[in-house]
Amino acid sequence: MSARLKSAALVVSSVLALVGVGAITASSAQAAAGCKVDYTVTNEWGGGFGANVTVTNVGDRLDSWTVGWTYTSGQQVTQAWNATVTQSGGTVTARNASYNGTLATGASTSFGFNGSWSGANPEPTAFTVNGVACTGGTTTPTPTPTPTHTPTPTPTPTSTTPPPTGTTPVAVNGQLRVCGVNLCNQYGKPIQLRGVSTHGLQWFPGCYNTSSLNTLANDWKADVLRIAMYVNEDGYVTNPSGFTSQVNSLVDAAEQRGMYAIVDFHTLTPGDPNVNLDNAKTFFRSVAARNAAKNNVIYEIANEPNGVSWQGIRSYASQVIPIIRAADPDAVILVGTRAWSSLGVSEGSSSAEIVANPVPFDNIMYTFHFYAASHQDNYRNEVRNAAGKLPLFVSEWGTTSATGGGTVDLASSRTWLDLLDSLKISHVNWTFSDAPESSAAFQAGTCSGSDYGTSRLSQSGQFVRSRVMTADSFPTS
Ligand code: IDC
Repeated sequence: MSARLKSAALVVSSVLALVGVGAITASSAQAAAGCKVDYTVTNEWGGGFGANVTVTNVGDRLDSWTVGWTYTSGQQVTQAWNATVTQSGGTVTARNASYNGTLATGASTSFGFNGSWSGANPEPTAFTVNGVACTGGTTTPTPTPTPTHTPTPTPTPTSTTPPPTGTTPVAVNGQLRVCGVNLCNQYGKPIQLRGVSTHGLQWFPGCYNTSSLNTLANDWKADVLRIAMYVNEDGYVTNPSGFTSQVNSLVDAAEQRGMYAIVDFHTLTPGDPNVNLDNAKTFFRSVAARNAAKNNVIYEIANEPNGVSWQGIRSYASQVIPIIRAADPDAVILVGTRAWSSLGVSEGSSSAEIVANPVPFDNIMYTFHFYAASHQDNYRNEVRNAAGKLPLFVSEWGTTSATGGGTVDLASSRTWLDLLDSLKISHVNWTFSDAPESSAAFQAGTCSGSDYGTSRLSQSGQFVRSRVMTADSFPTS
């Protein structure tokens, strides 16, 4: 069974009998408590599982929340995001993070976690929020005869149901492969994927939740989500198993929505990926084995090599690619190029050194990155030149300067995307986040709420969405 069907089948809503009034933090004697909790197992694998929990407040405004439930089959939460989760025996307590404690009437928020299980993994069906049993409706304090507010109808629960099978990018295109210089679908036809990158998972975990990812798939109609797992910069090296789990959960979240997922081993500093060769082998051995059966995964083995020769990058690639292929033989693999994936241009070289000495594996593509305000005609000329000789994939681009900030250069961004569209080169924008920098698609603070709609977009986000959401051309014959 595919995980997308599985997840839909495992959505459970806790709508229980009314259970009186608990110790909710009431701002007045008339405060009404009410909550609804949707607990979704998003994936299960041998001994482990991922889950998402969406809390909807149907009572009066909350300034903080604690969600409780009980496991009766020995499940154990191992790693959580967007909430602090503790467990004692079977009793689980999830407290809001610093940025998502406020829940207005009718508002929802989500958090996620990975856990371990053995034997059985039944979904809990009874939840409390701030000590009050969740009924899906509002409980008002007795003996207050008339509530001073108009009860808000229960909002439609956030849906994780994917679009119908057959219409999503992954459903149509299936397992991708490189044919000539193009990325081709299961019918052997060249396609272009357009999508976005996460920001660093270590800094913006709150931006990737049910609501934001539904918006990305259903409103932006993105084909691909790049999962940027920094290696240094407080990333992977600080918690290998935790970051690996976080990446796997996002692979699943993309799969459930019919999007491709790029697993980005986001090396940046130091620039020589060989420094992290052992980490790369460990990481990719694990993710490739775990995700081998999926057809939505693309591996990116080094984000932006810099200060290292093409020979050095080629040597690294030649050692990491066989590790991935041993576990997941048919996946497309992206190889970073010299000088921050500029095909060498930013260090005075060019794609000629790659053409002369390519990585000796098939089904690979070379990455090119650009930031529209910094990289202009000479970079575009190099892409035009290389596109006929090498399979290229733009796995990161920004509308701004290479710092990720500064002016949003829409004119250069348009010229770039028109070029890439004409060449059917896939592109992925930095970033789908609310980072306080102009390359981020959302205004700062967006990820503390649950609204990822167009009123929350930045100038860059408006432009990027408009270019990602246009109709795809995915030939099937
Ligand atoms: C930047 C982030 C910024 C963060 C910095 C850390 O936008 O918030 O402080 O990394 O070093 C890249 C890199 C990407 C950079 C981005 C913008 O792949 O990690 O993100 N950029 O500078 N290459 C060119 C630009």
